[in-house]
Amino acid sequence: MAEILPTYCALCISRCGCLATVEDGRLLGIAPDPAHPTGRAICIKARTAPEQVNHPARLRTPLRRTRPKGDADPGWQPIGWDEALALCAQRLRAAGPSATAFAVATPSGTAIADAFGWIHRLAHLWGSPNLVFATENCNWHRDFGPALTWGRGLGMPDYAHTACILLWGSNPAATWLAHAERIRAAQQRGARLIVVDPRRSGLANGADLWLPLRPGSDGALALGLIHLLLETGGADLDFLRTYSDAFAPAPDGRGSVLERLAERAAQWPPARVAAITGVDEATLREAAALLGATRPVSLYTWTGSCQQAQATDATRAINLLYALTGSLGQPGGNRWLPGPRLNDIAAFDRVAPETRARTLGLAERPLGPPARGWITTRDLFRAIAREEPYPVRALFAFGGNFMVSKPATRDAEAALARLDFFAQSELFETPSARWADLLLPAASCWEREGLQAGFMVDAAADAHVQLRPAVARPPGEARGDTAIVFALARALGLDADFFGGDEMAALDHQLAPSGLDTAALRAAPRGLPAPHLNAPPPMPRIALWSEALARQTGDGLPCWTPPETDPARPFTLTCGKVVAYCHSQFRQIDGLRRRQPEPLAELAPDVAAARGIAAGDRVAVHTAGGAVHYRAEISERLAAGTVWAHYGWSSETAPVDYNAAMDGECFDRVSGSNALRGIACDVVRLA
Ligand SMILES: Nc1nc2c(c(=O)[nH]1)N[C@H]1C(S)=C(S)[C@@H](COP(=O)(O)OP(=O)(O)OC[C@H]3O[C@@H](n4cnc5c(=O)[nH]c(N)nc54)[C@H](O)[C@@H]3O)O[C@H]1N2
Ligand SMILES: Nc1nc2c(c(=O)[nH]1)N[C@H]1C(S)=C(S)[C@@H](COP(=O)(O)OP(=O)(O)OC[C@H]3O[C@@H](n4cnc5c(=O)[nH]c(N)nc54)[C@H](O)[C@@H]3O)O[C@H]1N2
Ligand code: SF4
Ligand SMILES: [Mo]
Repeated sequence: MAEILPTYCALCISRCGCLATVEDGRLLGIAPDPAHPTGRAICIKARTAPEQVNHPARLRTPLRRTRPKGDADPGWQPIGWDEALALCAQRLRAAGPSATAFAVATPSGTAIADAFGWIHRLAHLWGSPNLVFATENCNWHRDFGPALTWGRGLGMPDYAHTACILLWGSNPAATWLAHAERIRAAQQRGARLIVVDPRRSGLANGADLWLPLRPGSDGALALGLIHLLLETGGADLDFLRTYSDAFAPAPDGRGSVLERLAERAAQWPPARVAAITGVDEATLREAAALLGATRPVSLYTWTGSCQQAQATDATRAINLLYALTGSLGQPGGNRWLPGPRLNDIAAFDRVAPETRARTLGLAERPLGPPARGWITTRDLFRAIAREEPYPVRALFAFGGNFMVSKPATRDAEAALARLDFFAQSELFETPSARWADLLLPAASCWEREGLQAGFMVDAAADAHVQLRPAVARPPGEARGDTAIVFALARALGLDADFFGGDEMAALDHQLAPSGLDTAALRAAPRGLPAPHLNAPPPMPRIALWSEALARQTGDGLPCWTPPETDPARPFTLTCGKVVAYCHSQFRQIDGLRRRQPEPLAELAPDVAAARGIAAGDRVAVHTAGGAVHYRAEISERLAAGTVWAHYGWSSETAPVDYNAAMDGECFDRVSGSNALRGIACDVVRLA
């Protein structure tokens, strides 16, 4: 008899509520659960869940390497869990905590969110200063970057009451279904939508205004819009007087902060902005008029404006533009949802200051991710290969495929070959996993329990707590990552801090302040609203002038420097996500591969015409860092001069990896975010 089990899809940030059809422990299918706060729709990734669960290439048992690193065949030898865990403990002890780094997959594009806090707790209590994470290219500029301006993250648009939505470098129709659904509902209610994106797709098709900017020029565009808003009287001066430093004297003593901002922005008159961004003057003025007259405004930005060499300045400029609308923290503007009250489990506060002082990159980027122990592969590989600034000898990774998801860095292979010990929990053997000494089979999100406290997209969704049941049996001996963390903690002598190995006791501790526990959640598989939420945060003070940035960079206001032009690479390359895949994942899932069989580069018509390329041609996209091969598509929906290409592909026989052509030394000086968008390129037709 088939059973229908309420659950949610944990494969990406959307965490869509869904219904699993299960028979005899076998997962037969996934369907939307409209009764769930994020259950209106599911995407094709969730629909292929049975194929993910049953895939023959899934790891089924711990595997130990028997051949030298760098050999095509690692000579994997199956071993038991006890032996694997004992080996981990022995090798991590040999390296010592400060020479051990941890790594974690992105919680926004994998299900590792289940274990994210516990992985941090393990790293912190073991005493490691370093955790590799995608944050600098992912959520940093959304969750932490805005703190430079208003002390906390971007918050969530109050879509139920907003009059105008500014969607800047984010494409939720492909990347966050539940979010796209809230925006569509706001539009149906009459809210206006402005989209800033070099590519017109998803919600941009139904937007009131599309600003097709040249990739990487976001800082110039935002400064230009600040100028227009100030010049046309569209800024909310009363709001700024109450909540910001606008009318305070500028710290360097020349006029008020607002006067200095106006002076800075005046360097960006519409004609100059149009020339640099490719957005024509009329559209710029129309955008400023909409932002000036249609209040309250809400803002969402994500990776489009962040994966750039000047990401911090772009983020600051966009945030200041938003502050001028007077909508921050107001009904219909961006607000900070309180979320369920929980006990902290990640234990950031238990990292000793001398441990944190050793975090790689902290000295160079004290305002960036290293302040929380999050490091880049570039810094990790330097530490392993060249012992700069000190040697790292062991790496323990929970998923993550940094060899494909991060840009090329010169020390990568030397570092991975040199590590004394590299262990990784994974679903599949990936180009990163191939360098491991030990591979641990992870149960997928469909095969393990997981807790989601808050579903983000509005107040009701964010108060919702759900304990996801396992809806399929894990393959072989695969285990959930949380179980692996707890077992490793025991092997490292940290059992007392891990609830004696009792995962349910641990979850009950985490949940206790919310008024919920695992028993209540198991009895209500669709989830429950948390009885106790955090206190709503007070309205923050807005710093148009950032003292922290002034101290680090010498400039308290955002600036933007046009990149040097290169006649050999006249076009601009950028990238983005497609519905079928998350980053480097799912290429082995036939149901998804059929939808997106090969890497594509979309060319703006002027690019194709200039290089004599027709739709369907094989092309090479050349950057200063290398060449990537694609099938060409020609798209009217791209900003002129733009190439929009897929990433996350890898192959041993063909150059298909976008990030292999990126320069890992080119990154934002404050956050470390890599320049992956707005890259000078040329395109040639392959025979
Ligand atoms: N050019 C370019 N590069 C990008 C981006 C871009 O837009 N353009 N986007 C960036 C962004 S936003 C991010 S977040 C990063 C992502 O970078 P990564 O976090 O490295 O993401 P993936 O490449 O998807 O690799 C995730 C790996 O984790 C494994 N995995 C999935 N679920 C689980 C699980 O539950 N447990 C375990 N143990 N393993 C699991 C998968 O099998 C996969 O191999 O990529 C970045 N790279
Ligand atoms: N299907 C799917 N969903 C995902 C993921 C996935 O890999 N696949 N990953 C998850 C993760 S980890 C993340 S971080 C989120 C990211 O979610 P998003 O930020 O929405 O993802 P992207 O598609 O990478 O980028 C957003 C938009 O930026 C545009 N863009 C490209 N270059 C520029 C530029 O220079 N300026 C501006 N303004 N826009 C530009 C792209 O055309 C794209 O429409 O998605 C999450 N959801
Ligand atoms: S958008 Fe797709 S992959 Fe993401 S949670 Fe929803 S169904 Fe799962
Ligand atoms: Mo991400």
